[in-house]
Amino acid sequence: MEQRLQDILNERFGKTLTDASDAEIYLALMLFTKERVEAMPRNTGKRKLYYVSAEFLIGKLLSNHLINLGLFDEAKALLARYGHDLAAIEEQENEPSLGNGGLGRLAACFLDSIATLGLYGDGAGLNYHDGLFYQRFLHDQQCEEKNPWITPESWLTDTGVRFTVPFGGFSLESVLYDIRVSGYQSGSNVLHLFDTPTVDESIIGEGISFDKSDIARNLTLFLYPDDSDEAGRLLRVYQQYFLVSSTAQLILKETKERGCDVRRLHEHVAVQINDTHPTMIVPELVRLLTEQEGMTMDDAIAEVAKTCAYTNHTILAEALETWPMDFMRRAVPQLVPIFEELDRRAKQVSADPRVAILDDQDRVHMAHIDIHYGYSVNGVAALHTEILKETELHPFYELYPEKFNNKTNGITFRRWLMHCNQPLTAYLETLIGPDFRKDADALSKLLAFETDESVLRALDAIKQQNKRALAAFLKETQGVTLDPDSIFDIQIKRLHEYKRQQMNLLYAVHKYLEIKGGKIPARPLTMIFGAKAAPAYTIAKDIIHAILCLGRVIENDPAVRDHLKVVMVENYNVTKAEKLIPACEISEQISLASKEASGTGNMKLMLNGAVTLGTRDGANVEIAELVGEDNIYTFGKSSEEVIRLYAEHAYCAADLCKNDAHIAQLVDFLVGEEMRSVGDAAHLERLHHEIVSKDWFMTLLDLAEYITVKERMLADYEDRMAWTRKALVNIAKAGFFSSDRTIAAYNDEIWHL
Ligand code: 26Q
Repeated sequence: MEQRLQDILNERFGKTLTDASDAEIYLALMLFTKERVEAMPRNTGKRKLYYVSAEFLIGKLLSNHLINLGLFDEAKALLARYGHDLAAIEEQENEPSLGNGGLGRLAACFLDSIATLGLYGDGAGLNYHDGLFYQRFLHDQQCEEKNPWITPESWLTDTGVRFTVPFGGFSLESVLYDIRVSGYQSGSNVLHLFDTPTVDESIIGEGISFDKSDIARNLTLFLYPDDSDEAGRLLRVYQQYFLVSSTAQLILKETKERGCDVRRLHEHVAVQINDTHPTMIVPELVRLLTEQEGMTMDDAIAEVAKTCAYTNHTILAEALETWPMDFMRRAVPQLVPIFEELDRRAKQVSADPRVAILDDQDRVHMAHIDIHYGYSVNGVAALHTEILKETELHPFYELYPEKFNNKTNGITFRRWLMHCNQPLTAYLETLIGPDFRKDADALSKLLAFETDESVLRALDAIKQQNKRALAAFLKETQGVTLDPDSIFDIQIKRLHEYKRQQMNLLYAVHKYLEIKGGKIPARPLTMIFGAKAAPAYTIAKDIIHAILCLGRVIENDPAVRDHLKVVMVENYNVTKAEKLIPACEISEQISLASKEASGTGNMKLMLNGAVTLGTRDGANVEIAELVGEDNIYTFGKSSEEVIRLYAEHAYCAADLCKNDAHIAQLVDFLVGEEMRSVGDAAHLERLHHEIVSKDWFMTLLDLAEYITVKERMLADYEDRMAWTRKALVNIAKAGFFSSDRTIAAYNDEIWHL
């Protein structure tokens, strides 16, 4: 390694490891690592998986590859010998922001596990030049800025492969870039990212504004442009078709190159459709097989239906994609007869309008295509899959019970333990040996130390060390001072009303008022938030504003600020998650029961020794089963109860305010004097009005119990040994949530690679 790095530095910059800058060393290390990853054996097999997704939130790749190659420690030691810090070199890498949140990060964890298990499977996505926006706080409000991440030399490699993607009235060239995916001590696969050569970053105006109608120049500029207006939604259809047409062409090309008969596609290929965003791959494959491969419509549809499988990630009605046929006629007229044919056949299978592909308003229901013309439909946590079967997709479950299955999500322990929490990883190895690095279930050996006080003290010391590291990071990046002796209570995830950051905010108000009233807590509390709001999601942005304002109110108040702190991390992303998660003590997983399909942050936080404060929603249910009720704090109405409240229109936020003076006091604080003195009255009033008059996600329903349980949790924290024992059990039981387990199940039960 040393010689090769010296050679690259010399060739490129005429420098050596002694005098090169961090940026130069990063480039040399990146090029070296890329060479090594390219030399890894490629996974192969009879049937090949294509994991098709509009998002791959891969995070920085340098250390990920070094760990997988087994070169991380060597690189770290080598750099140290020359007076450099690998962590500082890692800072030089831009984070590719090719995802919004959970769904995109899951796709990245899955690629890691697919490669690690030696499975033959590639990812296919889009190469958004500016990805998801960069979030900046200005006047305590979220502002969106462009977020370019591609540098002249990067992990991307131009493959030279080109396709033509036809749209109504014009066509675009599709350029294929590859990023290698390394497995941990294993083979490698590829993430294919398609791009348009005509894309033009100079059309970006103020913030992230751009001409949404200029498809050739904007197609791969941003991830999911604002879908609040028609032009934005239409662009989304263009993006989706560009992704799937390119992917379908790649699949047929590669299948032929492997010497296989594309007329028997399902024997050679499995396509996993990550939510409905790539659904048009179904009609596109049918189109290519009939028009270019000479198959009959019957045969093509039958073949595609044995090739494609679909994962559902949401039960929020507003996130289920339906597109007007008018969009399709404009953007992808060649698919229109296929949509109509698929609809005609589906209506022969069932006349129930709830399972139709085209509805009476001439809209296409994307999920319905996947379910009729896919061989597997899976939810992402046990509760989620049950809700799909019993309510949301019930008519489909009656039609095709054999297609439905659950695959509880998972996370890669390489990134979310071994890389992000090196002190904990090293200590675990001294206790239980190295097996857990390859076999996550081996973490359960830790249970043998449950009552060993010296182990508990050491775990506590590691948490303390990680808290100090986070404090130093936030000092440097945001100028805020955290008290490492306070309790670190963290909620990090996209901003959405159903995730109920506003409920956590109301808890902060409660604590503030208690302290003002003279009730000083036994120990200071630090509440940390990290969240981006969709640019057009007004109430989500108002919640961010309210959190930032409350933080300021507290900071300005000498009677409170030593006991309570509310901090919002700017531009929360994968890199920041890697710093926040090891430092967390209380993991906030407080979505309205039935609304969070799974959650994966909950898994990352437990793995790093945080204790969950959560509702019985998504994978929290499975976490609770694994750790037992002594090691998790649950509260709130059950999913059944919530589903009943919706069905009967029986929830009324105004009544809750009227009947509970404390709740009313907390909510009204949002528009009180203190908040108005620092914030924007109109925005605060809009949020207040939303909560008292609508509160669609029932914040006030669970607020009282949330406060009670959180208070109990803070009191329990004071028994340091008992608390750390809970942390230990959480770490020990986290093995189930390895994405290696999830992917092994996808392969055994769906892909059969
Ligand atoms: C749909 C239509 C128009 C514009 C945008 C969208 C859109 C974009 C992104 C709809 C959904 C998403 C992302 C969904 C997502 O991240 N879901 C999360 O998936 C995780 C992985 O399965 C789960 O753990 C989370 O519970 C789920 O919220």
